[in-house]
Amino acid sequence: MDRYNFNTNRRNSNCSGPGRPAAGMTLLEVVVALAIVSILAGAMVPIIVAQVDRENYLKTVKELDTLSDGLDAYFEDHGAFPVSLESSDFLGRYVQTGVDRDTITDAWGGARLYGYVLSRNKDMATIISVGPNGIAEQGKADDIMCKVYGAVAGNRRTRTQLDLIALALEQFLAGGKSLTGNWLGVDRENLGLGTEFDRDGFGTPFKSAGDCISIRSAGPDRRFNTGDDLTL
Ligand SMILES: [Ca+2]
Ligand SMILES: [Ca+2]
Repeated sequence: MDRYNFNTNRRNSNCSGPGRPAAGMTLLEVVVALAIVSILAGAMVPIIVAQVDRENYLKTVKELDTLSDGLDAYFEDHGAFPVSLESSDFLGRYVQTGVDRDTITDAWGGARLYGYVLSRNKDMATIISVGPNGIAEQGKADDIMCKVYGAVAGNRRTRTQLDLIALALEQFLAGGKSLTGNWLGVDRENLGLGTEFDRDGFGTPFKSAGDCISIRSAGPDRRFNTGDDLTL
């Protein structure tokens, strides 16, 4: 068989030593070697892809978590979610914009924003990544999704407000005074509280009862006299 010697400058020498294979490779050996390299290269592709997928997945979960915290904080302050992730009173205030706004863009969707959907009553926000296949599938298939519930932040804020109202009311009543039942008109002012106490954590005005120590929040459903009301 013809020998295929790549090392043409190599002189016969004792370097190979007795009994060792001669320098150079046969054509068959080259073909086999190339086949092995090809197989190994092919095997590396899924490993690299899996590594990229894992990094994107971890990045996405972390960003959705950060956005979730930001949306929760926004709801606590405003009694509602922002209309979009790009809203000027949300992006840059409750979440950092990041380089090229990467905090609100999907790792698998190029420059595409994360999906952002508000429920019909606007009390639940859903943030969605297109996932590894890069296709938006409304939260299904491989999409990665995170839901944020406004009732959590709204109730938290309302409870804090009611605690502070209780302190003010205690002093007010100790002075022998009584409420009029008109919270937005005079009761809140008479208690020495600012306008941030006009409305509860869901944006509904508190209701005070005349000459009775009752302050009521309509709760998450924004309707009074239902099971989710919060009272003092
Ligand atoms: Ca998808
Ligand atoms: Ca209610």
